[in-house]
Amino acid sequence: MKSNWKLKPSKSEATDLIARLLAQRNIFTSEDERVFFDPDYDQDMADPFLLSEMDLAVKRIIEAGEKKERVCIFSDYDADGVTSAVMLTDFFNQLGIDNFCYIPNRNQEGYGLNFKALDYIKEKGAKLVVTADCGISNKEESKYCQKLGMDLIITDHHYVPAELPSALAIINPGKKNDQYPFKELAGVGVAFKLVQAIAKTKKDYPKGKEKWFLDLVAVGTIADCVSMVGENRILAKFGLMVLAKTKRPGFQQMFQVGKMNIDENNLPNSHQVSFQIAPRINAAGRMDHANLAFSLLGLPVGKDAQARAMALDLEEQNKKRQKITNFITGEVERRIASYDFMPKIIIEKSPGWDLGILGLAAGKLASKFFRPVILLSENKDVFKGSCRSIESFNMIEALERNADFLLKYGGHSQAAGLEVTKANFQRFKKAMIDELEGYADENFVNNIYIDAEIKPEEITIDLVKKLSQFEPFGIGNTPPVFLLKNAQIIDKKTVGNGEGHLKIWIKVMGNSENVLEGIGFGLGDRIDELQVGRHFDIVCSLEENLWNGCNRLQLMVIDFE
Ligand SMILES: [Mn+2]
Repeated sequence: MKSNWKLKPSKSEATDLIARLLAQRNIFTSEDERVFFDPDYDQDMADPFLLSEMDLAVKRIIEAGEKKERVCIFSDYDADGVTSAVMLTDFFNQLGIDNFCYIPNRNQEGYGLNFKALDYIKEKGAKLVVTADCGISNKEESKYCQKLGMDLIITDHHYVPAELPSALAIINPGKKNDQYPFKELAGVGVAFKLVQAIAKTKKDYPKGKEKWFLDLVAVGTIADCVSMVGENRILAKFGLMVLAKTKRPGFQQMFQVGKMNIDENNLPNSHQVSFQIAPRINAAGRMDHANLAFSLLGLPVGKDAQARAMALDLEEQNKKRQKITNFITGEVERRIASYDFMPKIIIEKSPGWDLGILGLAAGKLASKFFRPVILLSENKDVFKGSCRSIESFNMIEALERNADFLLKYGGHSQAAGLEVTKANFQRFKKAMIDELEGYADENFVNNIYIDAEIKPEEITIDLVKKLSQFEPFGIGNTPPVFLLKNAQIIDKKTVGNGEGHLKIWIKVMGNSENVLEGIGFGLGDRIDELQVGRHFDIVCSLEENLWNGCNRLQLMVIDFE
C-alpha cells in the first residue's frame, strides 16, 4: 500500500538543518533552545502553587499527617494511574502519613470513583481520599464520598466538565481560569506537582529528594501519550535518567526479566517506555488487577527476590495479553479476507473477546488497514466495545451523531468506548457505515510526515549525535524524518528472520562516506521495486549504531519511491 508523503511546512529560512528542525518545534530563541537541550529542574518548571486550590490540598494533607488520620489514594488502573499511586504512597510513607491505596478493577468496576469502593474505603477508616488520574467526572460519587464523612482531594488531568464534582480541592490544570502555565501534564505530572508543593511546604523534607520519583513520572507521562513538549519533556528527560539508575527493585527486575538492557550506562528512551515498560504495567489491569503492577513498583530496596517473582508473574500476564491481542486481530483479519470488498469501517463482534484487550486490538487493526475500527464483545443483550480511528475520521463526533442507538459512549476523536444493545446493533452498524460513505480512497492511506529534505552532504555522524539530543520523543516532538531525493541504489538484499527486512546501499555524491547503508524494517517484501543502478527518493530517519567497535551511521528506511 502506497503511503502519503506530507512535507511539514518550514517555519524557518535558516540554512542550518538543526535550526530548521528546532523551528518546527516552535523553538526560535536561544533561551528556548537552552531549555530544550539543557533544562534546569529548579528554574524551568512552574511553581506548583500556581495550580488553583493547591494550597487547600497541601494544608489538608499535612493536617491529616498531624492528626494521624488515614488517607486513601484512589487511582486509575493504567500506567499513568499506577505510577501516580506508587509515588503518592511512597511519599506519604516518607512523611509518616497513614495511608493505603485503592485501584478499581478494570473489568468489574471500571474507571473512576464508585459507590461500592467508597463504602469499602470508609470501612477501612479513611478520613481523606486523594485521587490520581481520575475523579474529575465523578459528580455523584464525590457527593457520596463527602456524605460518608470523608474529605476529597481530586488530582486529575482529564477533560474538565462544565459542572465540577464537589471536593475540598480539585487540582487540574485544565480547570477554567487555572493559572498554571502548562496545561498538558499527565495524571502523574499533576500528582507530582502536589508532591512538589508539599515537599516545599514541609521544611524538614530534604530539598530535592522528590526528584527520585521522576522515574515514575517519566514512565506515566510517556505511557499516557501526552505531548512531549514543555514541562512534560523536562519531566521525562530527567525521569529517564532517574529510571536508568532506579533503586526500585520492581523496575530492576522488570528490566531483567524483559531483557530490556536498561541500566546506568544504557539510558532508556521514550520508545522503550512506550513499547516495553508501559505495556507490562498495563497488562496487570487488563488481564487481572492493576494491584500486581502497583505492588511490584512499590517494593522497597532489598526486596529483590519478591520483585523477581512478581516481575515474572507480570511478564506472564503480558505474554497472555499479547497472545489474546494477536488472537483477536487474527480472527478479524481472517473475516476481512473472506469479504469480497474492503469495508471503509471495520465493525466486528464476538462473544468471547476480552473487553480489556479490544482497544489494543482495534488500534493494531486501524494502523494496519488505515480504517476506523469498532470491536465489540457480545454479552447477552448488550455489546460493549472499543473504537480506534484514523486521522481523517472523528470517531467521537460520529458516535455523538448516532447516540440514539447507544446505551453509553465516551472518548476522543481517535479512541472511544461504547455500549450498544443487541436490538440496536444492526441499525448502529448501518449508521456508522453511512458515516463513511463520502470518504474517498485517499482517506485510507498511511500519512508519513517529513520534517525536511536532507542533502547527502548533511548526513554525518555529528548530525546524528545532535539529533539524539532531541530525545525524549513523543507527540509534538517526533523523531525527525527526512527526504533524501534521487539516491542511487548500488546494492540490495533482504535480511532477518523470514527475510522480512530490507537492506540497501546507496551511493551519495557529496558525502565523504560515499556509500550509505540503510535498513527498512518490515520492507523485505518490497525488494523487487528497487533496481540497482537506478535513483530513488527515500524517506528515512537517521541512527547511529555500534558495529565492530565503531560508531556507524545508518539510514532507517521508512518508505521509498
Ligand atoms: Mn492519564
